[in-house]
Amino acid sequence: MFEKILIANRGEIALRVIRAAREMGIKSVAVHSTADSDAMHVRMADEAICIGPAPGSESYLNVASIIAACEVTGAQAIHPGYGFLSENANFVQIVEDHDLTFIGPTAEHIRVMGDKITAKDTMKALGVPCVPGSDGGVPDLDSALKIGEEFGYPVIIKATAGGGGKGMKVANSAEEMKSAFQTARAEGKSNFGNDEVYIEKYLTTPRHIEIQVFGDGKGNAVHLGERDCSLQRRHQKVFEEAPGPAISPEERARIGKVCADAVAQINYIGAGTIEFLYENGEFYFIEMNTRLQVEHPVTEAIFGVDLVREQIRVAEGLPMSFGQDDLHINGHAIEVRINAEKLPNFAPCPGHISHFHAPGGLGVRMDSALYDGYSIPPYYDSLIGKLIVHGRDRPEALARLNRALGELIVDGIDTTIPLFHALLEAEAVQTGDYNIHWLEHWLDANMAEG
Ligand code: MV4
Repeated sequence: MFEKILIANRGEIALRVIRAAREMGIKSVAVHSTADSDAMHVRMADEAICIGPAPGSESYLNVASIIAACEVTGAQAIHPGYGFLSENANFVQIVEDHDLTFIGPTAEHIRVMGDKITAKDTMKALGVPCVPGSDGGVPDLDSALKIGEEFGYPVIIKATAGGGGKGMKVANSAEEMKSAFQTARAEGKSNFGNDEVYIEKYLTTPRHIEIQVFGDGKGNAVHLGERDCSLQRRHQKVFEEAPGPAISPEERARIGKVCADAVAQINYIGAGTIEFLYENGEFYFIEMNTRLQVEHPVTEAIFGVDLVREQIRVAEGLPMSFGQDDLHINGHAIEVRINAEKLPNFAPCPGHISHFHAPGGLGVRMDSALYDGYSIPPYYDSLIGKLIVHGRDRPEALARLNRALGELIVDGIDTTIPLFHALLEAEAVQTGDYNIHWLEHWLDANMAEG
């Protein structure tokens, strides 16, 4: 059993892990940059150690410092949270080489899923339905044009190393292929040092549906249903919910089993998310994330589980504390991401918090590292809190979200809170009838500057 674990992260996710560890009787070590000496995770952990200067590249991504912090404090395992080193296969290898435990998947699973072509090949072979398209990489423009003819336009060219929408270009016709193909390649090369691309049929109005999976590394795995994360702006999720308003119990059971069986076959360990586009009643695999995700609390709410506790258990070699037959959905949950950003342009807006008040009451969870008098440093991402509400059904969750947003006070900076008050008024949010493009169109229509 672990006596002490180190959390290689900051903000609300560091608190999330400290809390799970404490409930398990495990001591926690926070690491922090010089800009985060006064951060909540430093205060809440049992111990804290400074690992470098303010920029993430010199602190939360500083592998040598993080390994040294384990040696100095006697931490036996590292929880990476999300972002930073959470999907860095080389880091996992180094952790293991130092006889430490990475609380997450193996380096090999991270590597396979980090390359989208190998991820797709792997998932296809495991029986997961994928978007029709090229069989692996597309080496040149001539091959790309043949794929365009074969599958019909529009198609999308994707960098195999891509992420965050970078290295992704749509071609609506053969005429557009040349520039789309070259741009996707160039963006792959410049952003990720890899110019390999693949091509898929472009789905015009899908939802983003992701299946939560969890494995014990010994061939046992479960699914915990889906989250609908279609409400995104520039590839940043804004509002997530579970269960998905468009997914029937039968569809959930079917795709969930496909996903659980797939990860069981590869002895996957820990939390994973299999992302799909969902259109006209069909699921199409796009990517797998080998980490705990920001929006995991909506799944925790409806299934009544603690995913971080389970991550720690399986990393210790223990079995999961539930099987598929123990998992039943109770009600509906919604998460909204509170960012330190100024509307209408979502400009980052760090600064001093003169007053913070978290909402409470039945079915309300606020995951945030804010406190009265805290100054948000400008070096990291703008997520300052997640408000998660849980109700017996979707209308109750929406009403509870409205109520909880009304209680939430974040004074001193601009935040995305007003966006959610406005979004709750929108018909498509009330009915759940939206797709991946709905939010951007709504923002254009409702948040135009001036
Ligand atoms: C697609 C697609 C349509 N068709 N693939 C965007 C990020 C990357 N993870 C995958 N993405 C997409 N892949 C095919 N074949 C549309 C998107 C997409 C998208 C996906 C999920 C959520 C928001 C999105 C916004 C724009 C485009």
